[in-house]
Amino acid sequence: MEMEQWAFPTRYDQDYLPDPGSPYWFPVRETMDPAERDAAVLVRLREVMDYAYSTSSFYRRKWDAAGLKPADITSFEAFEQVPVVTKAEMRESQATHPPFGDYLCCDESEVHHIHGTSGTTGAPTAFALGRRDWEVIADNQARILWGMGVRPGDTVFVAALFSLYLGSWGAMTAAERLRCRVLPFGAGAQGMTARAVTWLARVKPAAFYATPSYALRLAEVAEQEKIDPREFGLKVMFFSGEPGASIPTVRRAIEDAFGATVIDCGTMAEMTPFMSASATAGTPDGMLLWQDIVWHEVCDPASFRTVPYGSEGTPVYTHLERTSQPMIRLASNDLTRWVMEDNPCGRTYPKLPDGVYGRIDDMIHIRGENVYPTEVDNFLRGVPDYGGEHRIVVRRTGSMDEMIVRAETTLPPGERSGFESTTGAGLQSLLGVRVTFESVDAHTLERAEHKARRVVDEREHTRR
Ligand code: 8LH
Repeated sequence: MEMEQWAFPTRYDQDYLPDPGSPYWFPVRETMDPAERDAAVLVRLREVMDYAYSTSSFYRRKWDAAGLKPADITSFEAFEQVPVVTKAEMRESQATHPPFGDYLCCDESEVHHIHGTSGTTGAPTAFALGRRDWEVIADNQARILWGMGVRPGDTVFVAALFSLYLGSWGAMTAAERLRCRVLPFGAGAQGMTARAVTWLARVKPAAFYATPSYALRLAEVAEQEKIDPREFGLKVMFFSGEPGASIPTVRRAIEDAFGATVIDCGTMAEMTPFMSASATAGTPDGMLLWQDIVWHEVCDPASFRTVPYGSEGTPVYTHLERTSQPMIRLASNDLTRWVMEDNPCGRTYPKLPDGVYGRIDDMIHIRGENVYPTEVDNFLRGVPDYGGEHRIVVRRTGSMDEMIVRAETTLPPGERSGFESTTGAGLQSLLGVRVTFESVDAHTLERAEHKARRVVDEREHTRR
């Protein structure tokens, strides 16, 4: 079967736009028999591996050591034997081959953008994005925005950090390719959230991009400014960067505050086009895995073999089009569950029905139980009189680990005992561990301007 503009190296027709009435950008690719799509992807995986093997000492070394060659990849079972790439390996490669590492597969003169990790923990990693790659990224993400219901001429308000963070730039370039009007507002500077409220009320954009935490922050600031966020008239709000848009109560809070469709998307910055996992206007819940853009596997975190549909595992990602720093089986260290079912939008992609619910490293191991911070978030947002922010503190007292949940409440200090006892008991029965629950005044815990960090694990200091 012919697939639209399917080639490697990839170059999309820059003037292409779908039929205005079509819900799909590429109807064939998006709705084809998944087995036929997979067959095309398998050929592409070999091509990408061939390219990486011949242009990068990193991949050559890695695959030679594993005793495999790109030509061996004649089945997905064979592909699952390809060793995963870890962030530690990339850091190491960049330390020995600065600044981009020996997994840069194109000439340095081809690098068009440099982005990177924030480097708050450890050495930062640089992302080199090739000139053609940037164009292809724009095309792919324009296609995904189309699927979300964004259309040419719509104004897209980007309210995330414009710096090393790739999310904002990726959203911007996608909206430009879609022939939208972009308002690259940014976030993170002093007083900027109140200004965002003013601008949103004035410009009334159709679409909005940020982290979910920041959207909730914005709604609070709008309320303080006596502006109803529904007056912004937003049609679609798409989010990435952290769990939230797929956490039921968080999603509902955003939908209720803004009156817009909430769309979850996002993989990892290294994997840009990071929107390759994304919901659509017709399938707004969870995230579809757009397998012809990036090959997504959900794997057992120990063996890195794929788990059956219906099971939980860790996403492993492979670029199908990048030629600058193609990632081939990048281990995400995140957690999710995947399914294959009929999607209301008609796309034949697998789906993450609960989104990505967290990082393996962020899961709290306490007294033999595993606690996902997102479970606490989901629970608290459903509690009446919750003030909108909380912290989870884990500490060691004597030989026992202790978990303290400190949550804001809108209730006055004299009227909190019922709130404290029911919320504490509810958390305890949900999580299956003893919880010390404390309440604090609303608006006293710091809000995130980017990705929220709500867990304070004091045991890490004890261990050192
Ligand atoms: C998510 C989600 C999501 C990312 N649900 N967790 O925003 C996408 C790119 C630009 C990004 O955030 O990249 P970065 O900074 O490398 O962080 C990647 C991590 O962020 C990823 O491994 C996840 O843990 C998290 N994340 N989007 C849940 N929609």
